[in-house]
This record gives sequence, C-alpha cells and structure tokens, in this order.
Amino acid sequence: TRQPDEDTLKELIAAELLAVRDRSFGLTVRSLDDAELTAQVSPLMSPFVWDLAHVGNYEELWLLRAVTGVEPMRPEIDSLYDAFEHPRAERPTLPLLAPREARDYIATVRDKVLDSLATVRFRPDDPLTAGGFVYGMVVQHEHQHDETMLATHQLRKAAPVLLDPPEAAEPECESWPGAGGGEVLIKAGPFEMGTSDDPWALDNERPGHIVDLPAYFIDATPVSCADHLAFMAAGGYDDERWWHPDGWDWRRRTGRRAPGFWFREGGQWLRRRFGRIEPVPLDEPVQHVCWYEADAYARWAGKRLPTEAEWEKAARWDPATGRSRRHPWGDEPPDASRANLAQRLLRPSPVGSHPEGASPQGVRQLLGDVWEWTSSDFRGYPGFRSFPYREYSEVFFTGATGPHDGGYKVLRGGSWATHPSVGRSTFRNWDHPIRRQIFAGFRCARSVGGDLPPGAGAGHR
Ligand code: AVJ
Ligand code: FE
Repeated sequence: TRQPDEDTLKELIAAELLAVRDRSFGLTVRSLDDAELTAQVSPLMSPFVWDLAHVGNYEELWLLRAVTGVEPMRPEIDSLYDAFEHPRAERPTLPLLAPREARDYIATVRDKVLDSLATVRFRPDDPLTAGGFVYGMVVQHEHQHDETMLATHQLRKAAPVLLDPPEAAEPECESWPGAGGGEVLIKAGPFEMGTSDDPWALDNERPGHIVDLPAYFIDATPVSCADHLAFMAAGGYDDERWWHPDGWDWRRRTGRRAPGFWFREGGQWLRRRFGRIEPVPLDEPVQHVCWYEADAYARWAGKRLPTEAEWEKAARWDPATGRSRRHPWGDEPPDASRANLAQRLLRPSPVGSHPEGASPQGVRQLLGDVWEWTSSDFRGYPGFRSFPYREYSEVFFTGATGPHDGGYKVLRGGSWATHPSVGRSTFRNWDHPIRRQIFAGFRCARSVGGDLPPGAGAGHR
C-alpha cells in the first residue's frame, strides 16, 4: 500500500487527535462531576483527573518538547504525571491539577500541537517523525488511557453515567454451528510475526521476523459465559488439578469462584455492568477473568492457551499467499461489520458474531470484543530495539532488570473498548496474571497429536 502524502497524513493526524480528545472528555468532564473526577474509585486505578492531565503531559513531552524543541510549559508538574514515580494507589494524595486546570492545561498543549503541526517536517531519516510515528504514538497512548478509564468506570459503584449508544444495536448474530466449540486447524509452517514497515507500530511489535510453528488447533471463537458457567458447575474453581500452582494460590488467597463483577442472587448469576445489574449473558465472550482462570479453564477443557505466535498466525497468515496481513480479513481497515472495536457498544458482541471479520480459515472475533490472554511471557522480539523510550515496553520484559520487570503475560486482539488505531493484529498488550478489571477473556488452542498433562481433559466437549 502507498503511504499518503504529508499533507494528507497531517489532516488525518489532526482528525485523530480531535476524535480521541472527544472520547477522553466523554469519559471524564462530560460524564462526572469534580468530586468524582478527583476521587479514587479503586486503589487499582488512578483518579480520572490524573489520566486526563497525564495524556496532555505525555503529548507535551513528545509532540512539543521532543518534536519542536520547546521548553517545558510547567516543569513543576512533570513528576506528578510520571507513571513510574507514583504508583496508582498513591496518585490521589498528590497535589494534582484540579479538573478545570487539567482541562485548560491539556487544551493549551493541544492548541500548540496543532499550530506546530503545520510547519513540522516528517523526515524519512528521522524515526520520530517518519510516517507521523510520534503523532500516532500519542494518539494510541490517549486511546489506551481511555480504555483504562473505562475499566475505572466499570469499577465505579455510583449511579450509572455511561449509556450504550442507542443507534448501536446489538449486531445480528446468525446461528452458526461454530459458535462455542468449533476449532480450526492451522497448518504447520513459517509465517512473519510482527512488522518492520507499519509506520505506527510500536517498538515491541518490531521487527518483523519469521516464526516456524508446528500444526495446531485454535478455537474459532472466544470462550463464552455459558462455557465458563459449565466450568464453574463442574467444580473447576475447586479442583486443584486444573490450576497453575501460582493460580491455585491466587484462587485460595482471594476466594474467587466466578469472573469479576459476577454475583449470585436468587439462584441466578447476575453481573454488574457500568452500574447496572443484568443476568449473565450466556452468549457473550466471558470477560474479567485473570490469566490464572483462563489457564485453568483451558486445562479443564483438555486444551491450553495459545502462544502469542499461534494467536498471531491465526490472525494474520493467509494460507493462499503465505503472507502476513494487517487484519484477519485482509489489509482493509476495521469497520463495524468486521469487528466490535472503538467503544461503539459497552460490551462484547455475542460469540460467533462478525463473520465478515473472520480469518481465511474461519477464526472469528480475533480483533475486538475481548482481549485474549495468551500463554506467553512479555519479551522483546529477536532484534528488538527500544524506541523512543525504554519505559514504553522494555522495562516490563521478562528478564529485564528493575522494579517493573517480569511476570507479565501477553494479551492480543483488543476489546470492544479498544480503538482501531490500537486494535491491530501485531499490537501487544501485557498485564499481571492476576489482573481482572481489564476487558479480557480468552480462547483455547491445542497441539495436533495432543500435548496434555496427565488427568487433563475431563471437561472436553
Ligand atoms: C500497554 C496498556 C499495558 O496502560 O500501562 C499507557 C499502555 N503506556 N501509558 C499501560 C501505556 C504508557 C500500557 N499498556
Ligand atoms: Fe501513560
């Protein structure tokens, strides 16, 4: 595909900046009062007003100081919004900008960015601006914080403020024999993982490299709430055989026996969704399960989680040409028929939806709906070079040294809350294996010929 010329690219960047700010305001100043913006919903999350000023501070750092060389606007606030200096739990105690000040500050940053965009030159020999990279990085950064703020909204106990947009009806889901249970065989052989030429790909997606995989089966759809209820009914949460040793510790320590936000009342499983109560939707992909629960379910089902490479081959490899593509359906951008992304709904689409978004081999819902836990630890690809800063990914790699290293599992594919600028088949997300407030589910895989531990497979259907 040809790259757009620089003026077209700048128009696109300006439009993306405008759109992401509108989204951020919808999740903060348009839906919450000052008291809620500054309060902390959970020690796991930042106060909303921290995220709001942080995205503007990051934009100032990269699009003003790094690109145009200007001095800091308010040097005294930088350390407040440095995620590495202050863990989430302590952010409400900091002398943060008040909502009004935060809004004015990020608006001033934005005005200066749009002014300078007209004169900045995107130089092919400058990796920061080539193809508009650093602008893409900032757009993706704000969208990632918007998804984080949605997780904060999900944790809120106060009266609901977010509504499903009325025009966005549930997508049609034709009855499909593959829904819940079907598997797809991915043939053995090499494919290109990651990318060297996607201009907005972040450092951890690079470089493109060849990975040769044995044949494997992967589920055609994510695991549904009905599937997960079957695991629960079979005593899965109380059977140590299915659990990773650390997962069994987690299970006993926390007493958890159901996904996050689920509770039982009057003989029925209910869930809280953005402040409203509803029956657990049987046909939806399960969300708010941690890696340990996903891992245990897979073992009970006689399967395992896919590796990150298996997930990506299923999502990108075209058996007809042998080429890796941008999306499961090809190189064309996502739209509402192909994937449930971009917070169009406040929920995943039913399992089996989006046949137009299937891979050539019929694997569905790889992009959007729910992030999918993989079995892989978060590491750099062969030839990895951190860019433009080590703290985006490198310090989190397994084997890195420092306070943040190790223990992270990779998630792929994006959720219903992920913007398309982030929801691509090379994008890598990561989190701790105990994390449940993110919009994460999973699908299972298995090796051809079987690689199951003794005792596994009781739940295989
Ligand atoms: C890639 C989602 C794990 O939220 O910690 C935000 C993204 N990096 N600000 C995170 C990120 C810097 C990151 N995740
Ligand atoms: Fe950030």
